[in-house]
Amino acid sequence: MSEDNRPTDDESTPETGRRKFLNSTAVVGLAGAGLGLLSACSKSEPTPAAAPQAKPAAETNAHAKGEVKPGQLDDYYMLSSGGHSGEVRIYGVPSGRTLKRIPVFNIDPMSGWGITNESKKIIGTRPDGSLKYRTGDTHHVHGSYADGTYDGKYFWVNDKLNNRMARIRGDYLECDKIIEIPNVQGFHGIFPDKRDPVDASINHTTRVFCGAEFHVPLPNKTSNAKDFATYGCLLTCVDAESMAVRWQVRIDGNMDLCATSYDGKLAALNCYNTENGQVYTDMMSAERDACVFFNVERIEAAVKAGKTKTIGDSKVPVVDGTKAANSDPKTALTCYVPVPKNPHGVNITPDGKYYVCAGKLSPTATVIQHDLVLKWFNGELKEPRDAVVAEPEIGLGPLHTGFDNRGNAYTSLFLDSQVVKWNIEKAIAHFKGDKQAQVVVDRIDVHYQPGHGYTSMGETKEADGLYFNSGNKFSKDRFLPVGPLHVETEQLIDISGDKMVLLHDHTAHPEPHDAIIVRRDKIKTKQIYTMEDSPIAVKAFEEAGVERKGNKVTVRLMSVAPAFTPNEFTVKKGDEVTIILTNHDKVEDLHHGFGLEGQDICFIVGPQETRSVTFKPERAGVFWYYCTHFCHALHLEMRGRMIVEG
Ligand code: CUK
Ligand code: CUA
Ligand code: CA
Repeated sequence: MSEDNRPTDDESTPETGRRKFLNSTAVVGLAGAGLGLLSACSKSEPTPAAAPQAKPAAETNAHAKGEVKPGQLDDYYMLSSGGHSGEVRIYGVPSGRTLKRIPVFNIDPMSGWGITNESKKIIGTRPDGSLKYRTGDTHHVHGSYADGTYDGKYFWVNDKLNNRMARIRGDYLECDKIIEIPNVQGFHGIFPDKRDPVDASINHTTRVFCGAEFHVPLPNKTSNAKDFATYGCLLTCVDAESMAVRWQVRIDGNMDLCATSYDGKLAALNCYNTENGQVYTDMMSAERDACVFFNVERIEAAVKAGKTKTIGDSKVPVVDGTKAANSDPKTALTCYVPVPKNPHGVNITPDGKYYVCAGKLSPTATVIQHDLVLKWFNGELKEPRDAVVAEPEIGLGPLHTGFDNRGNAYTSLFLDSQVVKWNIEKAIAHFKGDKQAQVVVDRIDVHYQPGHGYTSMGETKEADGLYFNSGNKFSKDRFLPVGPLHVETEQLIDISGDKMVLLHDHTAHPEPHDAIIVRRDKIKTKQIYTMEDSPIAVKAFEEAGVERKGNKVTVRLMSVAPAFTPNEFTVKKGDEVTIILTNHDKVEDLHHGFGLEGQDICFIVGPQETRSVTFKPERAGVFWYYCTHFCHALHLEMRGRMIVEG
């Protein structure tokens, strides 16, 4: 064990670590079972922010073949969306072990997400206190950047279902903010910017861009329902810190996925519905769609100059990014680069030079050169299409592309059930006329129908070219059947050599879309909460107890293993009861749970954390509350009674 109590790879054996851990719990256990509850738990000081021993995977590369032995730690965190489960998951790479499920747009009785007052406030409530939303559909998780790589501060995830964006703070890996995006539906792609286009001193994320797939009437009124001319899509820019919506851009067509440039100047979104169609046959009628580039600096200037409108009740300033209004490159806010019909993902290479837009319906990938798009905005390039420098044929159903640090792209082929490795410079040479150039380097079968694929650190300038994870949509025969609904397959591929090598399969609960693979030293988590962070913390025994104001009752509880204080309280049927629970234990990982019989209340409190719930008991009688989270040899005995008078 290291000083901060975390195992490290350098530790002798898992056995030694285990004995030490058991010893420290036993000490707390004995002391806790005695009388001096508070003094016992304050013996062990809270551990400070504990970074896993920061050794970049590329240096140690202990797990190059995907094997993580018992007691060893993974090299990367993989933060993955959970689709219509509404959550974000964290897996270890290369092991594929599930490390955490972060509730975001869903309800989670384990942690109490959607049950505690604190989480309800983040999710949003109706006037009667009930949750405004209980569902969500997450697709894309991306992290905040500094100097072109992850800084571990924030992660964002979209909700396609209720058009919200959530932020996860990197220190606790918990959701801390959720906002609604006005005027859009089908909110899909997101990407944070990597630096400021104007202020060179800002070399970190300050904005997040959000695309929207579905055309809606603007404003969204029933009277507009049949008037397709009123329908439209918007790109939205959200402030990374305040999470306020800064501005929106009205566009032609729709917005699917998003990539941002390393110089902060451009956001790119692929558009599969330039036809503005309402049904899929219309959406596929045009031979070409577009990859749309947004000139962030010019948009910010237009917003500042007040060249904006508002839509309906929304106060968000909206600028005009339609083609007709942006025909002069020198003032244009947007640039529509034609690409083959109905493209999907867009990704930028780690050197910042090229965007790759996958063909989906076309067996191609389109390579667009970043500085040529900038040239178009300066009036130095004739046609937007001239920014396309390659369009190799790579296979059927290309969806998403990851990159290594050696100039290769790895694109998922949904229809071929393959991942294809291809070389970008060779593709450019081929496009220029060198028919000898070997564009495709390798292909590997995956199982089956891959959606997103992404490489280790591949969305940063620190792409290390070690791993590619294929997120497959169908698992068919790869796992024991568990009924009609199959588990999903995630397949880890070693991309460090010329040939791709399949390392292993791991399962994922339906249904992940995109993920990022973040080197472990980039994320520095705290292990203990800070009691002072909660304004309602029950800080001492004297503060514990029941306070009544009319029919509003506040019950202040403390937990110290293996007891709640008080272990009995009385309220009346119909009271509005608020329970505040502060966990005074300071030992890492020593969570307590609070389950209250028959009241639909369940949540946990971490070391030094405070959470609260509000409810109205509807029946008189005696109701036990008990610890739901195994904490101590006397965990089962950790309980108390709520007496409800009729
Ligand atoms: S989308 Cu799911 S495979 Cu929502 Cu990123 Cu492409
Ligand atoms: Cu406290 Cu289990
Ligand atoms: Ca189309």
